Amino acid sequence: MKSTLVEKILKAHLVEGKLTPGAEIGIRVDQTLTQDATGTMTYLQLEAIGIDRVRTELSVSYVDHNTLQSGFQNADDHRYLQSVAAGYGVYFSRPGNGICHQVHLERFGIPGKTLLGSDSHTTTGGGLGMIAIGAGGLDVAVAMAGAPYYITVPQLLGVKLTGELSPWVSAKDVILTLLKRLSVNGGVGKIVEYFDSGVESLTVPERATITNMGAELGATTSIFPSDERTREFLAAQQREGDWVPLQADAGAQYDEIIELDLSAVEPMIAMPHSPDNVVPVSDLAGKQVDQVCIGSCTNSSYKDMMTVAGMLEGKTVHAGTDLMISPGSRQILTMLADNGALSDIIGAGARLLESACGPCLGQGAAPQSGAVTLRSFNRNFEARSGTADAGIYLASPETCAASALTGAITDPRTLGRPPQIEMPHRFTIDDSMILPPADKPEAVEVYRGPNIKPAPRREPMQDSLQLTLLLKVGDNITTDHISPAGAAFLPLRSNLPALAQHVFEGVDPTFARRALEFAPGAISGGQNYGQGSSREHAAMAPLHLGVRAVLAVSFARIHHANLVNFGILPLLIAQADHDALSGGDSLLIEGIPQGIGARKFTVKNQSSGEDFEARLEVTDRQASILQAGGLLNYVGEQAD
Ligand code: MIC
Ligand code: SF4
Repeated sequence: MKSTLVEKILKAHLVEGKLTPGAEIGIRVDQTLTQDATGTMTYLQLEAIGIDRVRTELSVSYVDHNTLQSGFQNADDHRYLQSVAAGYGVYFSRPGNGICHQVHLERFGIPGKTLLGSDSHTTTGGGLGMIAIGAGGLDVAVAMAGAPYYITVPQLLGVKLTGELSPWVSAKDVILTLLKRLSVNGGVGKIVEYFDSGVESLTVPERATITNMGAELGATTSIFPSDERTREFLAAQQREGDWVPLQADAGAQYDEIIELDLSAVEPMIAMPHSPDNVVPVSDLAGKQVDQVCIGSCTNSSYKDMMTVAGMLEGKTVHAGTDLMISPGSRQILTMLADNGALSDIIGAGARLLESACGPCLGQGAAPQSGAVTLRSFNRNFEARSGTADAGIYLASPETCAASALTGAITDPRTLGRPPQIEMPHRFTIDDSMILPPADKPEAVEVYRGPNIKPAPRREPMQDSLQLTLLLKVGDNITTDHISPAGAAFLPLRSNLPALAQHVFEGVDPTFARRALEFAPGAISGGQNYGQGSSREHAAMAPLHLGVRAVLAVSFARIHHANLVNFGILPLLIAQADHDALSGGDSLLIEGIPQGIGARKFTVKNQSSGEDFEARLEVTDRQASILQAGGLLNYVGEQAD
């Protein structure tokens, strides 16, 4: 039988179940990655599981998100992460070494392997031919402990790429074009596999830009074949031995195929406040831009940075526009310094930021009130820049640099010839900022600062729940709405009682107070509830406030899994029933254990007198997790 690339890798990693669409399978996880904003909770949970050493082939802990350090909290987390990594057999990438996804691509990713990461953009690894999936921290902890990772076999969306990109058009424009076509819901329940002649013209970092933002399509992951380009990239990283050729068999069947002629792609831009709100750059040309930020795990590769440096050389950033640049890794920053490109960047008046996530999640560089901020990043959710009323636009590094020079949104094709950038035959390799695990793990003392509080555990599942509907929200609610990112909140990621005070703060500042007053409570949402980040805090923090059910028309994949992991009922309801609910309604759900078994409940709205049906779309394993009141309880029961 002819197989797709995804089928081949999944088959090679299958430890439970059958590869039939819709069925649950368990796959072996070869590698894991964590980052500091989700990592502290992940390792606290790993400690709670009670193993001595990770059982994966490779696990890496990165520090890249919370590097602003405006108080002691982040630094405490970093030290905790460093010590726990040493003791548990995990590599530790120190702050300053770069953004997790970029560094993983450079130094650790291997074609054909599976990677599970506590960050939604773990999908970046698909650019190297890995099955790389983002998940909640608890799922990653369980995988580090050696358990399989469970997914529902996704549908396969084949993207047939033909042609070659035109000058000034780049990988970001490809994924923005797909987002325009498919929307932020378009990849839900799917893995996107790229194939055909167009693949060859894209380098690994360009492919990684595309698979990175597959997360914005809602896809489980995205993947490119491992071919000659992959070999070249790995060889330039002095890792040719990690290369294996991998591709779909000719004539392999996909559930759905879409075609994209790369030569027809033009510069695109996503407008506030959703990555699928995409139009051609030319439609917005001339719109004044207050701030431009270039970097992030989407677009901070060597080629991106060299292209930007080439465009800035000998010029000065427009007087009305601030330009911030964060190269993706220490490797890239070192190479820019060594070849002189950094001088072009600094000379043009760009503000150089460290190799970290930075402005992407509102860690500094918040723009002015009401600003237009143009970013080469992947998310433009409301308030994510740290300025509540700023409008975030997303575009390629080329469009960003062009706009920084003119002070207005600019189609880079109007600038003449683009700089010609060659991919290096040899990247500068220096792994001294990656600390290997300790030789004597028993001698490692784990550092715990005062901001580190234990991971929460839910009480066993109740027989019935009398809930107050605390909040009713609309479609596409993001995890940034639920548990905001930003410099004010991120230091609290390992201190749940403090973090919980900010749940839904930007939507309804009274939420936390009311939740505690009326607990137990429920939330009701429209389509695609919980899209965006993998942060399990968006489930844990509401749990801490007494939320025990979320009723929504549909859920985003990772958030749905996180709700189950923390024993919050993710109930699917009809749009009309969502419409009929009002904030403050009293909801009674009885026979919960039976309902979990039957996957359906009757919700009695005691305020309106109307009853309605709610469904549960969970696998047998997830049903058992819910019955136990969450994954930690379930793992505990299994161990007994
Ligand atoms: C994001 O881009 O939203 C984040 C911050 O990287 C998150 C992880 C987090 O919330 O810590 C993600 O993408 O999963
Ligand atoms: Fe970091 Fe932004 Fe990438 Fe998230 S999307 S990992 S915050 S650079």
